[in-house]
Amino acid sequence: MGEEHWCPTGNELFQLGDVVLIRRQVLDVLEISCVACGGHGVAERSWVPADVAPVLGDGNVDVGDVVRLLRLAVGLDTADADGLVVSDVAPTVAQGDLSVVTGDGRIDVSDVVTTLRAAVGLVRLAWPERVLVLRLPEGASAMAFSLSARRWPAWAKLESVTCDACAREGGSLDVADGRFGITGVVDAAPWLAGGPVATLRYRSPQPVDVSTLDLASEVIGPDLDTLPVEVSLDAR
Ligand SMILES: [Ca+2]
Ligand SMILES: [Ca+2]
Repeated sequence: MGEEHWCPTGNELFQLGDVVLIRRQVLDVLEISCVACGGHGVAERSWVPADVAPVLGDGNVDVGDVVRLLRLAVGLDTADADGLVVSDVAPTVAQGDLSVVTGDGRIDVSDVVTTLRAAVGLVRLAWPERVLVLRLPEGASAMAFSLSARRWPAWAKLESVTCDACAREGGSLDVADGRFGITGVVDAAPWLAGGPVATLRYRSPQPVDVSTLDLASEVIGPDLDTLPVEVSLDAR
């Protein structure tokens, strides 16, 4: 067991969540370190839908992606398994101003047409929105909680956390390379826990497997003591 590394980003507010992090540093369970800030210089795949050119993508969908999609559709080019996931953008379902990618396991002319429409700005492609719910055990008298995932997959883009049980501005989401941390300060503390406290939303081509996330959590009681309970994370 080594110290956990933490990359501070800040939100220009001093909240109880900051106190929780300071306390964890005092107890030597947390170390502020650039290790957690990511940026190791390794080229990673872009997981933007239809961004297949160059091979790992460049974050944009343009005519180069249309050409490569066409070559994939007719068998002139091949892609690895991840490339096929990014290529399979049709069919889509309209949600507001987004065209949500559902895919059908095949790369054909409909994927090329959808990519062309995205390249000229006629549609905005997005992966389906997925939801995870944070729960605290029944009966825990909680004041604050934190949850971190040390192996969040690159293909799942975290969007927001809504902490329904938190005091105003009491929830925060910090996302870094391959990990995230959630800190929440519950309303009307100490708050008798039981059931969902927060909702995490992300977009991805497939649901994440929670058992692979390498989760760590801490629940703080009324005396700023660590309670022997854990935050759970479940698909809704
Ligand atoms: Ca591209
Ligand atoms: Ca398709």
